[in-house]
Amino acid sequence: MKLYYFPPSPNTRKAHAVAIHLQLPVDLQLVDLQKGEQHAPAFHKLNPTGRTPVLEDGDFILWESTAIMQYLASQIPNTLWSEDVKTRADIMRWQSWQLAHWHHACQPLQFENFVKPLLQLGEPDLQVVQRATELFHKEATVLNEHLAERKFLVNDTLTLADFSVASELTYAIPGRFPLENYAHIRAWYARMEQLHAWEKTAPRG
Ligand SMILES: N[C@@H](CCC(=O)N[C@@H](CS)C(=O)NCC(=O)O)C(=O)O
Repeated sequence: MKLYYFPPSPNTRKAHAVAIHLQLPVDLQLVDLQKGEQHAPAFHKLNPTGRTPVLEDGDFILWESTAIMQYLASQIPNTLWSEDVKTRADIMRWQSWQLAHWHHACQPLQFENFVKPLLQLGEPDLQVVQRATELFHKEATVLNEHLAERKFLVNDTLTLADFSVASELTYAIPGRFPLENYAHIRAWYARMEQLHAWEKTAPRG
C-alpha cells in the first residue's frame, strides 16, 4: 500500500498514525502542498478533490482520511476498529462528530492564529476567532465531560475515534486553543502523546 501524504497535515497524521500503530507496511509518497503538488493532473487522477491523504492499494484508490483509517484498520484484527457493531457505531459517532463539529471549532483557530502568521497571510480575523472560540467552548465542554471518567473515547480502549478527535489538537498550542478549563481533554491528549505513533507523526519544526 502507498500513502500519499503531507506530514504537517492533521488529516495525514490520523491516517499515518494508524498505519504506524498497527505496524502496517505502507510506502510513503510526499505530496508537497506548499509547492502545489496537489494540483498536478497526475494527483487529480488519484483524488479529483486535490487533497491529501490518499491511499493506493493495488488498483484500489481511497481518499478521505476517515475512510482510509477504517480501511487500514480493517487489514488485521485489532482493537482500534472493533468487530463489535455497537463499538463500531460508537467509534463512527466520534469520527462523525470530529468531521461535522469539532473540526469547525478547531480549524479556524488553527488557521487564524497559526497558519496566517506562519505564511504571512495577514492579521487574524477577530470575528472569525470569536465565532470559532464560541464553537470551541460548546464542543470542548461535551468532549471534556465525556472524558471525565474515561481514559479513551470508546470503551476506555484506544480506538480510531481517539486518533480522529486528537488530530484536531495537533496545533492546539500555536493555534491558541482555549483549553485551560478542560483538564480531562488535556489529560487524554497527554495520553495520546505517549503513543509511539503519535510521537512519530508529530509535525517537525
Ligand atoms: N476531508 C478530507 C480533508 C483533506 C484535506 O483538507 N487535506 C488538506 C490538508 S489538511 C489538503 O490536502 N489541502 C490541499 C488543498 O486544499 O489544496 C480528509 O479528511 O481527508
